[in-house]
Amino acid sequence: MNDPNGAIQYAGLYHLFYQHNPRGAFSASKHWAHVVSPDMLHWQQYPHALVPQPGSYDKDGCFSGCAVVHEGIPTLIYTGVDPQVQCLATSRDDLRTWQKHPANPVLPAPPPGLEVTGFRDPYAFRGEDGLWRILVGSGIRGVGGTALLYRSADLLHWQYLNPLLVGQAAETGRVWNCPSFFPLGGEHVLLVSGQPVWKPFTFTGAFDGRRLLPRASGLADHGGCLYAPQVFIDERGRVLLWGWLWESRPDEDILAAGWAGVMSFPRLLSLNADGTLASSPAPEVETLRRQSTTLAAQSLPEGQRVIPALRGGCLELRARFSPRGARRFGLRVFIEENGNCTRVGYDADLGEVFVDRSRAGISAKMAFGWPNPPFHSARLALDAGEALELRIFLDQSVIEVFSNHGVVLSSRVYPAQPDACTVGLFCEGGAAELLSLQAWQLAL
Ligand code: DQQ
Repeated sequence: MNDPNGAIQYAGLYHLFYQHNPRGAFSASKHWAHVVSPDMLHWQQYPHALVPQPGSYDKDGCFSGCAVVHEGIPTLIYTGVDPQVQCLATSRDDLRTWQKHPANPVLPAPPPGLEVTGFRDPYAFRGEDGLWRILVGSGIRGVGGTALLYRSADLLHWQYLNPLLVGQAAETGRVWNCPSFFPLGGEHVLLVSGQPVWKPFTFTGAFDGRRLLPRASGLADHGGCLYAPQVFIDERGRVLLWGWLWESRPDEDILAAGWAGVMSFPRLLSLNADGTLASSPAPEVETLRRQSTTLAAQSLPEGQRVIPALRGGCLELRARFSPRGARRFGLRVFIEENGNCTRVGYDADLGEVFVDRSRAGISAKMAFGWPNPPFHSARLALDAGEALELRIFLDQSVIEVFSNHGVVLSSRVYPAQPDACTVGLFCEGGAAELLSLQAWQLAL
């Protein structure tokens, strides 16, 4: 699987679609798979919602898109390839089965006169006039990625307005994939995935109805393993995000495993005062907690140690540290018998929270290299007296790290026997203080 698509809550149930190749763990023949859940954790698989139709406008794949309800009719808006065209499918049986619209492709070409580097991944929202707006991920040749803004009353006839925002190719990529655009904290946020930078960029600012005037930019995830996230607003008005966590192992290992790609936990979004996006796990995730382990507050001398009581491949860890005079400190996770582990910590000299996979337990070789370096970090300035907070979720090969101000890093590692792995602490260049540590085994 790859991108999440069509995230929507309908009649109380969460529907998530995603890019899926039923032929195997390689990128080809994109279908829309479909799962349904009451709580975003326990899923029931529905039949494929969209299947490429030989000889037609989506013969080479049903690429990413969104779900809306238009005049009471659940509707998917997606990209048929090749060439890239925008298409509709509707459901008459509560989202169980989908029929492609006879008017497809409803948007058969990019705007005339614009030299674009891509034309895919439609994302719809309502304008202030009540009409639909649709953003299509794109790029302007020689300039950079963009999201093209259209208006439509019926999803069938679309009027091109203008690019919502245009990026610089050297910074955010030549083409923007999978735009999401949503109100948050009194402003608007555009989320795009930039190719070939392979990062989920955010832009926050004022939306004047035609263009976004950004005052801040950032990343939706700093871990280097989350791409093509999609944001939706649920029936309670919560702004939620799912992202595709891609693999960090070589193709031959993926083929041997027989599967590739997982979805992140659902994340609740808010805005920091500086306009950057803050992510926290959706509160539903806490229902997965089982046995708990607590460690008393203690001084952390230089060195490293294992917490023998803390073992498992499926854990939530919640720790608070005071840096004191230490230069680097934090948790070691997925510690194997040979001492290999992944370090999740804070570098007080640099003011960065980091995930270090350079000595990660690895079932085979890791596919390190660009765009998959072993080390990822995010700027995080702690105020005087502010504790470092780390909330870490481990799930076999997945690490999701939530820190202060909603900074998040998602990563993948491949310990040989994750359930046999332990957790530990490390501290370098002085002593830090562990203020609290609580851990839970997680289970569905
Ligand atoms: N993946 C889809 C495209 C999108 C890309 C195809 C992003 O629609 O642009 O699976 O990962």
